[in-house]
Amino acid sequence: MSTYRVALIGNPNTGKSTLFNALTGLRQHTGNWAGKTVVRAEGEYEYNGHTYNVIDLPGTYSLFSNSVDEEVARDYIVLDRPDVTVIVLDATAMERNMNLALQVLEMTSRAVVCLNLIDEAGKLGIEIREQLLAEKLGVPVVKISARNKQGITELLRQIENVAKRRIVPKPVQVKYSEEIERRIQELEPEVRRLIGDDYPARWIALRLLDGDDSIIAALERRLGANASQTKEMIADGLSCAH
Ligand SMILES: Nc1nc2c(ncn2[C@@H]2O[C@H](COP(=O)(O)OP(=O)(O)O)[C@@H](O)[C@H]2O)c(=O)[nH]1
Ligand SMILES: [Mg+2]
Repeated sequence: MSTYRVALIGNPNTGKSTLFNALTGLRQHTGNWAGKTVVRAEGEYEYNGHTYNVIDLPGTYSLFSNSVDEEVARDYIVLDRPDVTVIVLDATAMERNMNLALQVLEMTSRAVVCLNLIDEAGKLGIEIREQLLAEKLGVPVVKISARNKQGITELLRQIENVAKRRIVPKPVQVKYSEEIERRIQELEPEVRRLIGDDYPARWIALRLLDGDDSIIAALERRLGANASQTKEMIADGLSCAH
């Protein structure tokens, strides 16, 4: 029997907490993120003889570490590497929600996209072809109504598929300008060499090119010994960016 870690992420009001409750019922507890005043809701469920530990991440519109909520969510996905990240989208506002989904898919390939509020979408006459969307995004897509507990069985099945690596998603990657792609290509192997394959090298390279050293600070806290090397890496990344 294994324990898998599942993170729920999404914009505020997409029904993450409703889904979290539907999945974990009374098997949950809340605390705070270490050193932060942000509430950490954690719970678990059993499925096919395995335990799934679920974290309800703070709702965010993006993951650029502009706020404590964004930083908590980003660090969990990038540094704690959950087995599965469930991206919860509001099916009535796909366009607005897709921004965060694409950001998450740059950070992890172990993801399932969950289209919630499908009951509301139905009422509005919005029809979503989830199979087509799954092909375009490169990850499983499941339609649910968390409040009506619809689609949960299929969601559990897809979470299991990704957790057990029966499905290894190949998410679509945002393609940047030729110039940026060239710089990513230079930096990415260097990042990988320094911090290994456990972290999303392309995404970290992008953040470096963007001059975002908060991720480096977070990596340093996590890796300790490699701190001086990561410092060098910042220098490389920044000189590369300017
Ligand atoms: N109609 C409908 N409402 C939902 C569904 N899931 C959640 N909601 C409602 O959406 C609102 C926001 O839900 P919440 O779980 O707090 O969202 P969070 O901010 O992402 O945690 C609440 O009023 C929920 O009752 C759903 O599947 N259908
Ligand atoms: Mg919530």
